[in-house]
Amino acid sequence: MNKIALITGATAGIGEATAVLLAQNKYNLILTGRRKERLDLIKEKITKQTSSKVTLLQFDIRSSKETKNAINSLPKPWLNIDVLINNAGLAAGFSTIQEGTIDDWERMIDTNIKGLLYITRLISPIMIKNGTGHIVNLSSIAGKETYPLGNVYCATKHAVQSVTKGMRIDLLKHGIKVSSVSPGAVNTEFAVVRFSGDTERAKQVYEGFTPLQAQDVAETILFVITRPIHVNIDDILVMPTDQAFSRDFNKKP
Ligand code: 8X3
Repeated sequence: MNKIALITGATAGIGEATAVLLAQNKYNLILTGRRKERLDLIKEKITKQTSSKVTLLQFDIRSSKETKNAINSLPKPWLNIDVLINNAGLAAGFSTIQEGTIDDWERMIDTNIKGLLYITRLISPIMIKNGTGHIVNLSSIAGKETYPLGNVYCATKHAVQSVTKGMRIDLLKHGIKVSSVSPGAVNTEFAVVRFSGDTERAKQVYEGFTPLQAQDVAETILFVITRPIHVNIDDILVMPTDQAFSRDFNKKP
């Protein structure tokens, strides 16, 4: 029987690439996100290409109520989630703490930390009951280092690292795997969102070097979730060859 993976933030970037790759590897998918038309398109793409079954849940993970209602709306067989991929997340803004925008901070904290907690709170008891499961949290190099103007974004990813360790301890005796995947620079909508739609500025982030693609991270996630039963990848840091730590890039002029 195909395993079921739930991927949050599946409407673009790493989430979308992971959805396609997992479908190609015989996972049935629950895809979540806010953008209904994007979810529909991805479902269409996957069902054309593969025989995987796809269920969509459109909601805003920043709302605990919406998250609960969405999970409760799943037909019973879909509740047996084998893999939860906590991918939904974003960076909003790039400024000093004294000039930061509070709305940006709230969006990041509410999505990257609180949203991850809301859905994990709902899915982890099901995994415990089933005696099997794997939770994969998308962290970042920003969860390991703090870089200039990254203050709150880096704090949210540090929180992801920390809560991943906490989950690992809590779920240890239940045999539930917990991992984090921490990428460096990935060429997705990430920078466009961070710079509020300023595509020129976003383009500059990835200029002069070869960043990761969403597919590279999707392949890393697939590796993490397909290890033998006795192997847990606690954390994996995946960087572009042209990037060392958060601030050193091998940029060509
Ligand atoms: C995304 C990568 O380098 O902007 O999390 O922190 S970075």
